[in-house]
Amino acid sequence: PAIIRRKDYEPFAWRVPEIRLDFDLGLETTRVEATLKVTPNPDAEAAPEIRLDGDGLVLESVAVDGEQRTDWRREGEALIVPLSPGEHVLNVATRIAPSANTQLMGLYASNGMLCTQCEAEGFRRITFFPDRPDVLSVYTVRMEADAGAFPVLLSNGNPVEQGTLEDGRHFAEWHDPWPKPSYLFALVAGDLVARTDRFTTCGGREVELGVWVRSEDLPRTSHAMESLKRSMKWDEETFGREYDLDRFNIVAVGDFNMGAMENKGLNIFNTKYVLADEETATDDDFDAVEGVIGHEYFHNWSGNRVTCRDWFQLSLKEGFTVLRDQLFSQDLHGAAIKRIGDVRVLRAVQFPEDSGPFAHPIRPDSYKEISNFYTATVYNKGAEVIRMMRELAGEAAFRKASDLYFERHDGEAATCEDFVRSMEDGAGLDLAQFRRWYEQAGTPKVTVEQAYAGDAITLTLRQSVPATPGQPDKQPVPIPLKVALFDRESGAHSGETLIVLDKAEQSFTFDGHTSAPILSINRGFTAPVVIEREISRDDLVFLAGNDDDSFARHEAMQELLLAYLLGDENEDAREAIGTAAEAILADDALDHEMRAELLSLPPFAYLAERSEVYDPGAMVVRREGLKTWLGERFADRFASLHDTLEAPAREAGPVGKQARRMRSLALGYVAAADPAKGAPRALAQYREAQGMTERQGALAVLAGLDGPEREEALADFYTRFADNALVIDKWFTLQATALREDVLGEIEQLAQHPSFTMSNPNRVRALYAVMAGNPLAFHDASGAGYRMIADLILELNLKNPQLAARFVPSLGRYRRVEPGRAALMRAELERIAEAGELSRDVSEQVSASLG
Ligand code: B3K
Ligand code: ZN
Repeated sequence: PAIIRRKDYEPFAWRVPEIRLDFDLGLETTRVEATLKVTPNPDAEAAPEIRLDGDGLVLESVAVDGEQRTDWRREGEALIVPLSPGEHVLNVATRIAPSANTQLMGLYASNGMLCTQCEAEGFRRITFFPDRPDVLSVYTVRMEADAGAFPVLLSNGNPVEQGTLEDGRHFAEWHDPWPKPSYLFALVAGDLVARTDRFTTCGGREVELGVWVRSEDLPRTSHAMESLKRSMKWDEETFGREYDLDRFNIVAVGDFNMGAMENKGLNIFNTKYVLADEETATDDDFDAVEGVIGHEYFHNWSGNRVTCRDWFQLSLKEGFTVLRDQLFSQDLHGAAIKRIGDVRVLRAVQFPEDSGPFAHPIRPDSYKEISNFYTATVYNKGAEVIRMMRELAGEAAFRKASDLYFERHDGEAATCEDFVRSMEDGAGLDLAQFRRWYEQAGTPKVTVEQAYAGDAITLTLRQSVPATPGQPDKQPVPIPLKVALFDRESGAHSGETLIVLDKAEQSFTFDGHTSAPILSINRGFTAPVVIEREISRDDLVFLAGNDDDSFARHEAMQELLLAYLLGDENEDAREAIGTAAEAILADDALDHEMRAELLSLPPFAYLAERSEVYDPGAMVVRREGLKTWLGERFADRFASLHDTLEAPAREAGPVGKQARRMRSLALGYVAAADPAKGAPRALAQYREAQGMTERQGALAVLAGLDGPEREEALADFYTRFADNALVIDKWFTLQATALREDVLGEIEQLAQHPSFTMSNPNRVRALYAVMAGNPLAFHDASGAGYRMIADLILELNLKNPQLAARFVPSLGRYRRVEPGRAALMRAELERIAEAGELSRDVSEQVSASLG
């Protein structure tokens, strides 16, 4: 496939200020008539023809200015129509087959309803169009369909008209006054019901809100609606962004390739991020729903009102919007836990990407298939990069700069460079060197040396950005690090300082310390880097027990854990963990959620990432061994926490959530120390559970054990929730996560289960994405786990290329695994590479992985 390069950008020769779409909707066949008003683009070179993208369309007719035309031609999937200079009206009629659309891109069927997904290049699967984000049009959409099968007809913008037609048919027309690129187009037709509400904006606009679902799901929509209203309010208060239409609709769809989509005024969501009630959703699920609703809503400005010039600028909207949703959640529920969780995801997902064969800058330079670049790098590292600018500017100046950005670029298709310039002009920053964060891939590493002399401590910091594919040489980047120096006697520090390391090596001296202080660095995780510091075990124990920055405190504990888990087996290192855990368990000032965070072991993926080359089997043994040791050492404490913590209903607020978190963690430690005690305890928690958090927490422990308790709970869970797809996903996930000897064989069985299907992305991920993250299953020494994932990729390759490609990176990490397994992993990648017709998505990932 062809390589698309950022430097080759050229504006499109034509503008399409208006488009009208007439849909004759049906599951098997849908007819689409597109009417485009086109005018020459004064900013581009004139062209004698217009080139319209297409993908899998049946062309019926082409007319220009009312005259049928036959002088068009096809170039691959594209349609090229000769056009004389000046303004024209172009008419193109096509047919598509939604039911046959297994890629879930374009217009497709899900549970008898019709819905769309257009980002990035799905609109061309609906009609011929310049399907690129810098062509902005005002859309008018008329849908006609059978009134019985599709009583609800929705599109972007505001409703204009609706009515009944002959033969049991009806129609609806919608108009979106805001010019938008084709990727933001959406349509939904189906038998849906809505939870409705209203929101009055700060400017006095009355907005009708709707959350549309299948009728049986209506009772699980109130959290989504409340989350939406909170998002609207927060964006007004925090970023000064007001909603701009009379309607805002959210539709939940069971078959969806990702989380959700920010189509203008008509967000389409994976059911997973809409439906939640206490019985079926965990506390984390509730937070995820709120976070994703916020994220998609915030796109209305960061993405829709200001969109992207080309797909290389994806982080312009995604990085910024992830930051906005993170800040939203921090403001609502507290910054500490949220920051720890966000960094955990960054390290477990983005760091491995940044050190692997698919490493790319947050603003990539080239791609073959843009769908492959909806990555943790573009999203999460993108958010970290903007967060650093916010840190450098300060909150108030950052807000001024963000206001300037929206004001300057409203209605435009902008670039990352535009964003950085607004940050410079609005916040008074010089970001010349900072721009390297957009250019260079790889996670910078910072080493810290300390020297104490007189009353001064000197920190010598060195940075290096590792080589990544296509980028052998790197330049230093500015790295803002918030530091504090703790006095050994008083156990306190005298304030935080933000230092900026912008050279390869630099020293910072702080005086006035009568004894060598204890360094707390990268507090709040101000920079997305790996820090390697010289620090004694005792000082880490001190910070893990006392640092007043929650992130840094957590980090100190993680460093103690990493030192033991990644080093040689060392009694003293483990003892230090015990001492720190003792202090954490005894600290009454901590809430139970923070306590649980501090006592959680680093995820396997991060342990793997921090090792040069690792043996997955040995690493599991070490990690599980530490869990058992901690469970034994604090057996009474964990048992009593499990006995005494009360977890009231969700409506009682954060205290219940905190208790539930600690309670299930304690249960895990009890079971790790003594499965015979853990199993009945877990079964009791399962049976008495008031909601899904407690129930899933118990089942997660049971799933890893043997015996009748496990069987009883798993069977009960399945029957109890048999008619709820999202909960059955959990049932698959819980079993696929278990660290059991024969988990791979069990996963093979689950793949044969009548409830398993390859047609539903949530179900596929619930089993296989989880399997790919389970070291005992994926890294089974026989290689059968690798074969399973390769078979899956081949099966989904053409059916759903986007979903298929997501599984390649797990095999692509073979360079980090011990040589025996690495050879097996590589062999599976080669088998895929040689398998015949590969989708662009899979082929790009596989060739990058093979290097
Ligand atoms: N913008 C969409 C992602 C689209 C992915 C297309 N492959 C959701 C989001 O980031 O909000
Ligand atoms: Zn997004």
